[in-house]
Amino acid sequence: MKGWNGKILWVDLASKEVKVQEYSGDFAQKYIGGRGFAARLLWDHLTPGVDPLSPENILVVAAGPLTGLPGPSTGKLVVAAKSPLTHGYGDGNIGSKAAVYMRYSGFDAVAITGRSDKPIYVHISDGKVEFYPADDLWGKDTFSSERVLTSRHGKNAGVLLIGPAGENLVKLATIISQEGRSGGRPGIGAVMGSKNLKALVFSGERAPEVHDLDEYRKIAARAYAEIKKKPGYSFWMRQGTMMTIQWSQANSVLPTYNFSEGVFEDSEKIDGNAMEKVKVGQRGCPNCNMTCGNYIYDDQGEISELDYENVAMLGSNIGLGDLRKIARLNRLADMWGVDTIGLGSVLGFAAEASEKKLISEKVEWGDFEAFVKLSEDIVYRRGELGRLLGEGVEYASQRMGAEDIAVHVKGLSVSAYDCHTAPAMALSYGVSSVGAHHKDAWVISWEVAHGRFEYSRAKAEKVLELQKIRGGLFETLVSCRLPWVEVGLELEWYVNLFNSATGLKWKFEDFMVVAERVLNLIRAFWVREYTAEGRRWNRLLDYPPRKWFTKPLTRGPFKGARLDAQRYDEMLGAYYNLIGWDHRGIPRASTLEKLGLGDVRCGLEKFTALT
Ligand code: PTT
Ligand code: SF4
Repeated sequence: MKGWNGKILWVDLASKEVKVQEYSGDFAQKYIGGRGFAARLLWDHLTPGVDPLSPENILVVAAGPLTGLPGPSTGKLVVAAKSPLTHGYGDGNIGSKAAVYMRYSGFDAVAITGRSDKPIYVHISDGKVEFYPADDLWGKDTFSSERVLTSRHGKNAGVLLIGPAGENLVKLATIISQEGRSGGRPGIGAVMGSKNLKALVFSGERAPEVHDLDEYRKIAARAYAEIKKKPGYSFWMRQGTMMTIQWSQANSVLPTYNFSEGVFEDSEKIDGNAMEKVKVGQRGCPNCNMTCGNYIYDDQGEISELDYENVAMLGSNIGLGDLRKIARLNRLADMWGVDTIGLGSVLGFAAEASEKKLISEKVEWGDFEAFVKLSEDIVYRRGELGRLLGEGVEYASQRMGAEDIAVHVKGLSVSAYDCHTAPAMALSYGVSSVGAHHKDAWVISWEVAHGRFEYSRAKAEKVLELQKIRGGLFETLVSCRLPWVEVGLELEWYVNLFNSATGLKWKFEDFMVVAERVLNLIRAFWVREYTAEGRRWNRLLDYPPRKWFTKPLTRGPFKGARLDAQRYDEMLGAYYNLIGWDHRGIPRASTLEKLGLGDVRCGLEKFTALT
């Protein structure tokens, strides 16, 4: 089996026992890696209905056959667990040296179980596992902690770690790496914190064996060159994802005032052009020639790495039109290890709740000092409001009777695209594998060009097509999708890289079958967990936030626009038919059988009748 190490490392933090699971070529080809491995491990080994913050939850860190190989943007990995925020499947994608060194240490995935009685960190190096006390790091921010770990284990080590948010079990906590890479929006950082695990450190020197290294290198070199030749490359290198602020404003989808509007009066102060004027450098993930991490100085003269989602959610969404102040909030979020999208969402929610007098605290739009203070309260669980918001916007809104203004799907805050005018993007959020995340199907640019406001089967088809490529192919390989999304590197390159690494002769369609299998497995996991916890699965869970149906836009070119519930529901039904789910949004028995998931069918039938 070339391309894969063929080994998954199991680490029990309670007993400090470690075990190596060797897996077969059949498993590798059925799930490829990354999200595919994570979903399968969670389905097989997690006790249904467990509390996500209990020792029984499993934290999976998984790479794929392209991860760490010297090809375009392959320095990525997936972190996954049962989510404490949504109680369903949760994952995130991080670009980090840890991705490369996990593969070099001989493993394709690491699964962490149990809870250490004291704070620790784990060093995995060339097949060896060492446990170290982390009392000196506990309570410290991610930047200073990572520097300590790098000084101890050398520059050739990759670190994944949590900050105070994860330690304090804040449900918006993520896992951080390299002072500005973050992943695991559905509270995966809190899962790490619940295990008393401050960090995972990877080092190693053994590159995974590849079928034809010369051929692989030749294809990779041509792919790198191809990326640089693409017409969008030079602009991308100037602005990266920050260029999306201009696009979103021009198309009235920039989240503004807690997703009440799609345009922001101060957008020019915070967009890619504004960033370019004050940019001091850029950096990125390993093996990437698109280095999209543009950084600027924040209002205290410290470096902050900006991305579209961060700036939109901590800027227009909370009425803040000052880039250096946004950069401050962003830097703090990275140091604390808290999701900028989730944070911007709960801050915006609090401002709207305050405006509507649903809470007694005064939180005004654009009030930077108040937002910093409230963010600190969230991360350190101080005060009633801070504690409530740290549980996520769904929980907080239910406790306050403010569900109408909570912008989430299944508990995960919506990422930075307003959907009053974009039903397909709303569908993409509705049926995403982890709750409202654009990562599975960023259909909005296609939708804007192909008739926004329309509801159609073609749109449902497009959502599914993108889910299979983005949430399937890229999350299993595991490789960054941005060369394809942003500069148009053709998908065929990834197929060729995979074939030269593994010696297989796959076609693009073969990846789509795996993608469909993984999407269905993840949906089965959600249904199993919800049912095991005594909740009933139903199609309303696949609805976007209520606000987009009930509160029309009040400004901009599409003033008065809102989503139509009946037509959304019809499009949702079309999506279910396409993917083979029943009227509740549960995979049909025949769908699971067709995808080689007969055992999952039997497992799921213990919880609910399948049609
Ligand atoms: C991702 C989500 C995103 S998506 C952004 S900005 W984006 C936010 N980034 C955060 C951050 O930064 N700090 C922080 N404290 N919280 C943050 N929350 C938000 O998290 C990221 C890039 C980006 S930048 C995107 S789109 C692409 N995402 C990819 C993906 O999901 N899969 C894949 N195969 N390739 C991808 N390439 C791009 O990676 P989550 P990163 Mg992130 C600082 O993980 O949980 O999915 O949330 O990984 O290494 O930071 O790169 O405009
Ligand atoms: Fe990382 Fe950006 Fe490169 Fe993707 S494009 S690998 S997110 S630096």
